[in-house]
Amino acid sequence: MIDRSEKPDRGSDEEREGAFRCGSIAIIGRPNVGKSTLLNALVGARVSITSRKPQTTRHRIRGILSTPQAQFVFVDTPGYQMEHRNALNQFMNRGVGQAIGEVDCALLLVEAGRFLEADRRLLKLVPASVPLLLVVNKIDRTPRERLLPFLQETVRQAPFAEIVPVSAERRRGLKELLRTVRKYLPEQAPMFGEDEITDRDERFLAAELIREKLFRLMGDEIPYGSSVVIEKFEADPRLRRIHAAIVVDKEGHKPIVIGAGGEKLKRMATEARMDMQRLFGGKVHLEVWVKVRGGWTDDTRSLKNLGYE
Ligand SMILES: Nc1nc2c(ncn2[C@@H]2O[C@H](COP(=O)(O)OP(=O)(O)OP(=O)(O)O)[C@@H](O)[C@H]2O)c(=O)[nH]1
Ligand SMILES: [Mg+2]
Repeated sequence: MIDRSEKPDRGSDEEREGAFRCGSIAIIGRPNVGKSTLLNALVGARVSITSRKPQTTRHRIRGILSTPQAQFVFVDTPGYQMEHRNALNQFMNRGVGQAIGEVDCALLLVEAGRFLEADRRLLKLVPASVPLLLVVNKIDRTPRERLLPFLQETVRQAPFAEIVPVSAERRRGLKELLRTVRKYLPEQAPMFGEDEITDRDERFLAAELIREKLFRLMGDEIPYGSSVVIEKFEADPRLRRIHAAIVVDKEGHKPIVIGAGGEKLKRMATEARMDMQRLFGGKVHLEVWVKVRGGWTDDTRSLKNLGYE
């Protein structure tokens, strides 16, 4: 870790070590740098969906980590996009701006070995009053001898309060990251219960897990024009019964999502159900349909109906 800037005056570390801290931390970055993977690794559960494709995350999602010394409320955000292609993209970008307005510090996540114009532009979104920490992810992909010069070069790009290299996927550098972030949280009582790991309910998480399968198992076009709506969610102590609709924006996409003999849809539903059972800790009965709603990604009313507001 390289530390360049002055720290906020919060007393000596020894003096304050014992005080409980709690606060929220935005994770921002361009699409696909590993924000959601980092959130999940920090929280220790898959509360935010991930995939190899950019623009997987569409909503702000809080992931909570409670330790004896602190409660960290991380806010995962959609990957910030330079081009506003449609109303959905605009909704996603607004989510980033809103997240930054309400946190105690922000983590700008970049990929090791790459600091692009898109990363630089994100700096402008962060007000000077919010401490900005640079987190360099995917260090597992960069040889040591290239990492150090990259860190030295990148730290000059902005007055970062700190710089921490990590690998979210291999869970490297996470303890150091938490120790560093804790210094920027105010001394206050926890905001959430000790066992809470996210502010999102099971209904939302169920829809997201199905959407994740679209991102992971479909080609390049389908996921961007798809959304998932939970039409029924009944939970009794032993079984959750969930009915979900995958909404696509073109008639021609429906047979692709279903696949020959229904095989694609079946595979996605099975994988989503297994993830739900793991996350919710109980049995799930899941039924999934496919529906067409033309042009929903650029129609404000449809977006609202699909939960993007
Ligand atoms: N090698 C390597 N890959 C990683 C690491 N962290 C994340 N990835 C991969 O990077 C890809 C994107 O990860 P996500 O967590 O979905 O990225 P994101 O920034 O949330 O993406 P959006 O939500 O689309 O903005 C996935 O294929 C991850 O497995 C890492 O530390 N090392
Ligand atoms: Mg994401």
